[in-house]
Amino acid sequence: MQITSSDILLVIDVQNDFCPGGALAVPDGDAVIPVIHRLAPLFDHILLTQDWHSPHHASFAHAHAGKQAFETVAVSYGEQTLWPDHCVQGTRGAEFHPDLSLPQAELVLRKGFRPHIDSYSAFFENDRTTPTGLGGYLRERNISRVFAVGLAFDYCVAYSALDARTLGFEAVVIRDASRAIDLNGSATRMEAELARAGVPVINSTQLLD
Ligand code: VGL
Ligand code: ZN
Repeated sequence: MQITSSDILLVIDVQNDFCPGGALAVPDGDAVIPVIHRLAPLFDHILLTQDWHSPHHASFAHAHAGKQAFETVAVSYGEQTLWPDHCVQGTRGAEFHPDLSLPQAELVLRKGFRPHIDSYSAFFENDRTTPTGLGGYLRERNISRVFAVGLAFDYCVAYSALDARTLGFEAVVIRDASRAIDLNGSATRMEAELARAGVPVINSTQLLD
């Protein structure tokens, strides 16, 4: 697989709260960082996303009386998983992991900042219809293929790759540059959805060798 100037590396949510010790720690989450650092020099374009929630965000369990984290609730746009408070705007947990060093990144896209709607994908909020603007940004800059890495494989990474396909971009997920939360089989389920959508899940060695 040859990387060209119409490819972009989409680095999803490599933030303290998704790394060991964080509020919604993804097992081994910080292990993605060295892999991302090895991949970065291959790309002319890099974009970072940052989960960026208001303090009483509707995706937080504490905002729903009687509900615990990792339960689900019915909301206007369907079913929403409830999470521990994480990536609250302006907090240390919302900062990028201190080891992540990608000063060449062209854009930091914040998402999940609207109090009443969650946003896993970098392209659409969880109603799957409200755009973040990223599709237009990439199109205007002649990007045609997105390589998704970061946290978490089975939520923000997979949804971003699936929505990229929906918008007509090619999308690839780099498995070893990502780690999963794996809630109730979500990792296996998302692998199947990616396959169905025509999103290859590759290993970084396929690009680096
Ligand atoms: C994420 C759950 C809640 C993610 C963000 O980055 O995958 N997952 N917020
Ligand atoms: Zn979140």
